[in-house]
Amino acid sequence: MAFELPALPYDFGALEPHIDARTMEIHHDKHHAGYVNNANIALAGSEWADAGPCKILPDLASLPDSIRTAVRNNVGGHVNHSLFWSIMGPGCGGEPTGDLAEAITRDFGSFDGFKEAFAKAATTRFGSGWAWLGVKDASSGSLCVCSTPNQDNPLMRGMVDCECHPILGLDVWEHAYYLNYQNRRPDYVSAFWNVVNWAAVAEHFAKVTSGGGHYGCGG
Ligand code: MN3
Repeated sequence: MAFELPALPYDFGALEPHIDARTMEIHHDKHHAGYVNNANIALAGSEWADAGPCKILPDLASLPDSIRTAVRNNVGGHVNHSLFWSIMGPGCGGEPTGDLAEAITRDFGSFDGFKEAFAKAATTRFGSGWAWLGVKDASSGSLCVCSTPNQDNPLMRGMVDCECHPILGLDVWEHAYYLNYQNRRPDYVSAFWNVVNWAAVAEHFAKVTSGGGHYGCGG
């Protein structure tokens, strides 16, 4: 079953003024579509074609050398962007509540402490990559903040120094912000807090801590 580009769950302009409509349109319709297309090309005809991303990402080392890098970059890109769209929305921002808020306070001292750690991960990632909030241990619900280069995902076991179950990701590739923010990545990171859909992040958190697996993996 080939991967498909998921519809954006809101209009291109829904995140303005924080993320502009033109950036969202190019990002979803061109960049994400490209990852989906290239993932399907790489996997076509292989025994991994029907495996699904949640089988493929943790087991990249088992893929044939001939397709491993293309799969890493493009299945990674597909999964990363699908999560990214899901954790933003219009009229969002604010602070998390409930179990997720308690876990953030426990593991980062405060919500501000978390934001500071996340912004540091996002702004100090050299070149292209992602910043993540993830569940380090599903049974305890312990959280971590980290970053990956390129389209690497924290589910890529043995390939990244940031292994966890990601529940919130921020794309810090220049294509995610350059039209509006040019070189000012810290301004983009600050603006991101205004569009985070904490209810969606809390759903992803609950899915992991209840043993339901990672967002996008069914179950
Ligand atoms: Mn991107």
